[in-house]
Amino acid sequence: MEKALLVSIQLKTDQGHWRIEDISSELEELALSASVEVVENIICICQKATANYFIGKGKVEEISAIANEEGVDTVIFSHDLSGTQQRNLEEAIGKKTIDRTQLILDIFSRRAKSPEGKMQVELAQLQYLLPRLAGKGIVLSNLGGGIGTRGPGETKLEVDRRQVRKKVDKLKNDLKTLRLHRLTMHKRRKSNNLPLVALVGYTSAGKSTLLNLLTQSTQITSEKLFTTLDPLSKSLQLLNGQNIIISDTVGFLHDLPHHLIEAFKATLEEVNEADLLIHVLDVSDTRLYQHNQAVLEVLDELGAKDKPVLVVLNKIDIIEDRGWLEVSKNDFPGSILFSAKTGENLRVLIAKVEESFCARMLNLKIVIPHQRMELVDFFYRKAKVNKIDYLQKGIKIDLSISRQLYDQLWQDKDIRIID
Ligand SMILES: Nc1nc2c(ncn2[C@@H]2O[C@H](COP(=O)(O)OP(=O)(O)OP(=O)(O)O)[C@@H](O)[C@H]2O)c(=O)[nH]1
Ligand SMILES: [Mg+2]
Repeated sequence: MEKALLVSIQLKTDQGHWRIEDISSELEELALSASVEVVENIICICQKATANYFIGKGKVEEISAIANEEGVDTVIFSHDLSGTQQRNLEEAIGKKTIDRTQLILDIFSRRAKSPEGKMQVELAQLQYLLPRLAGKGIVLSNLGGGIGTRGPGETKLEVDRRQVRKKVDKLKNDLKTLRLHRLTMHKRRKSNNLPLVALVGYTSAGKSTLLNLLTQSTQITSEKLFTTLDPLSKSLQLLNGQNIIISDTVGFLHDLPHHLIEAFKATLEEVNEADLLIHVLDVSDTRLYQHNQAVLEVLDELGAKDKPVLVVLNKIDIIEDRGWLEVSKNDFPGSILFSAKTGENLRVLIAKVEESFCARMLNLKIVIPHQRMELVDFFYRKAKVNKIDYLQKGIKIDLSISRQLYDQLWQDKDIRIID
């Protein structure tokens, strides 16, 4: 197992609301998710970043001494380094040195399974590398392989600048083709008129566990970060008979590398297409509010911040302090205290989802001729049938339907709207 020394930095100039303890604990979780053994986590508070080493020369010497004494393979910085800073640090410390973005990209490259996922990760990795390649392009690290140097599927990343450019163009093109294919699938689904719910949230909040609970799926879940990279959509029938599609999506993180969001935009289209977002928050995490903020920022970047959102405060089974739960619930109006593990409040969650669609449904009374019986079945599948009367003059149905379905149906001459 690769041994790593972590360097968690807080700059006095940082505007963020992340405390140094939170920065360092998250860096540790990321390192563990990349299957690295963390030897030590050094805290470093600096006035501002320096051009040569990011941190002060004295601190570099201290890090070098510890790294060599402990026999670590890699030093991981919590902030992004420029190509120069990275090279200088490697030289001064004598160990492979990577930054948080490379660590995250490494985790993604391990997890990517689908061809699209692999392409997206590789594109993000190469775009990260490009401005950092000096001259014709140097090897990523002069000091061996391991984290920060591999592409998806354990292949070595390209390092020649010209090759990298060519590969970037090719990946962009291939992804565009896949995106078109995905858009046609979306269109087909839209014409099917089923409402789409997307599960969003910080990585490890419990999105996949919730999807499994709701749809009896077997999506992989784990305490490691970024377990899910590929979106998975499942259909689900609510208690009122309404069918919906529910999608699991890739988890978010604060300061998510920009290239990664860009590369994953196609995958995250589920979020933009959704009629409702279920925002899963881990209420047992002390960084709850920071996680919420980070998710809102990513949603904003995706252009999805104005979507209707239902906040689910997950993992209440591990919280003993009911007072804390009440405070959190009050801080997130309309939220639900929930456990995807025990299923506590599952009915409340489903009722809220139903309610959210009902509020945007139209109530209609219609009459259809007896020979259009198939419409009854259709309404049971696609809408909410409140009452049905088989009369001599036809079948009278009292139903709630979505706006889209209404737009599609009013042209059917056999359907007579009576109220
Ligand atoms: N105690 C408890 N653990 C939970 C609950 N929900 C999820 N977990 C655990 O939290 C960890 C993360 O859950 P996932 O469902 O993989 O989280 P995710 O949001 O899909 O994470 P990513 O795919 O990484 O974005 C797993 O170890 C789950 O078993 C819960 O309600 N209670
Ligand atoms: Mg997941």
